[in-house]
Amino acid sequence: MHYSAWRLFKEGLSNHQNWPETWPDASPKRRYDVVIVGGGGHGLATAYYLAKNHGVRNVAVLEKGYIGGGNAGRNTTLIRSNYLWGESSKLYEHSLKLWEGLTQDINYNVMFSQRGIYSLGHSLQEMRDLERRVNANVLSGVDAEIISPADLRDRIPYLNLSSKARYPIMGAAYQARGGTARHDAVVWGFARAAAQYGVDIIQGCEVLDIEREDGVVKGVLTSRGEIKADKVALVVAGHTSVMARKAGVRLPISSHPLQAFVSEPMKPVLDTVVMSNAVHGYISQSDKGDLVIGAGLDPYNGYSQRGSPHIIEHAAQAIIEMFPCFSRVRMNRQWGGIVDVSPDSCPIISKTEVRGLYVNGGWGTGGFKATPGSGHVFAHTIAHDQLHPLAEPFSLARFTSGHLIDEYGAAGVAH
Ligand code: FAD
Ligand code: PYC
Repeated sequence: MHYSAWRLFKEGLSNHQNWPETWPDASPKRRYDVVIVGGGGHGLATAYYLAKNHGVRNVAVLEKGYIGGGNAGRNTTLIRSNYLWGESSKLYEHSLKLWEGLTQDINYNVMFSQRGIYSLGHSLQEMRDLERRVNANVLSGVDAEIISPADLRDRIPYLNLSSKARYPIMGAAYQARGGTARHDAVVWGFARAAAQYGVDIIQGCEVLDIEREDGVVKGVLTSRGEIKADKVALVVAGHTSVMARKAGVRLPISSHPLQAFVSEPMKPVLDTVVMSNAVHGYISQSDKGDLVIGAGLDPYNGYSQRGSPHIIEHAAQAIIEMFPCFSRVRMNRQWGGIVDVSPDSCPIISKTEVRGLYVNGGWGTGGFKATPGSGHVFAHTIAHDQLHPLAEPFSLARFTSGHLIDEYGAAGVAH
């Protein structure tokens, strides 16, 4: 649509009246080929790739609140693929490659910025673990390198490299292709692109139950009535185990709050991302200037989108230890999301014992980076009723076979 400067000005003052909808606000139909429960990034990406790559277009995404009101709009947007084991680094690298072309693919600027990510090491053992991961990454074709303290001093001038720090910095693992994206733009972009293929995006529609007959899924009962479906896909992040239980499927997932906060906007001062598991905090600066700071996982289980004050206080201490010059910056907002953590800190992408019921969850503290890759392989899995090869190691079968893929060390957030 063409906008004149005058029209832009007038509509900017119109309190959103007459603004064209980015995607139509659909009402539920009685029946779909595929119902996706959860309108976060992963659910919307799944719908988009189902429609685009597999021609499955009679699809609804059901969201109980608003698009992006869950973790998709609450995360700190770090994107990287430097996981330890080949199974995971291949999956996350697949996703990173999709990020690299996403803005063009969905024709929506997701503000993907490959500003690099440093994971700091504060002890000899931590440096050995980082070196091991870097070596594994290089063998899997993922860009990774070790950076010395002297190079860190040049690259991140405000980082506290004093040997007198409580946890002195001994080096870092670095992924240059890692970075950030604008989380809201990701959900809006996927929603619009999916809707353009005919997918119904239905907000304010809570799934209350999953209907089954003789072990086969038949549809869902929602706050807006019954909807029949041949296939139902659960992509509900913090509520994965709760939702699966409604279909009699028990998942090894626990839900925890994870918190973050942002400062007042400032002039550019940090042009990369710095993470430290030892001190439990990580930081980047958004394009509008806020410092974006994340904490370690709240240890208790919970379903409220906030967390305990001592965790956030601890993260603030960690950031000030790494960047003493930020000690007088004022903080603007704090929030929490509910993340679903699996026993090996890896996702579950799987068929279930109920025919036609699929589950995608357990991304824990690290699923934003996987948004396009997860949607891509999950759409394949649903369309073919067969796991995508990259998803195979992540099926529920691993919890009975014992083939766990331990990624706690690469999780990026202290657990
Ligand atoms: P969500 O956006 O949570 O989508 C699930 C949706 O399901 C929600 O919108 C919810 O309302 C809906 N839903 C739930 N129940 C129902 C129901 N019954 N009926 C209908 N709808 C329902 N990951 C990274 O890779 N990098 C990061 O830097 C990062 N930082 C994070 C920081 C914080 C503070 C948090 C909380 C998470 C962070 N994550 C990060 C993790 C990442 O946000 C999640 O793993 C990922 O967003 C989960 O996928 P999603 O976007 O689809 O989830
Ligand atoms: O997975 O890289 C990550 C991450 C950083 C902050 C939260 N998750």
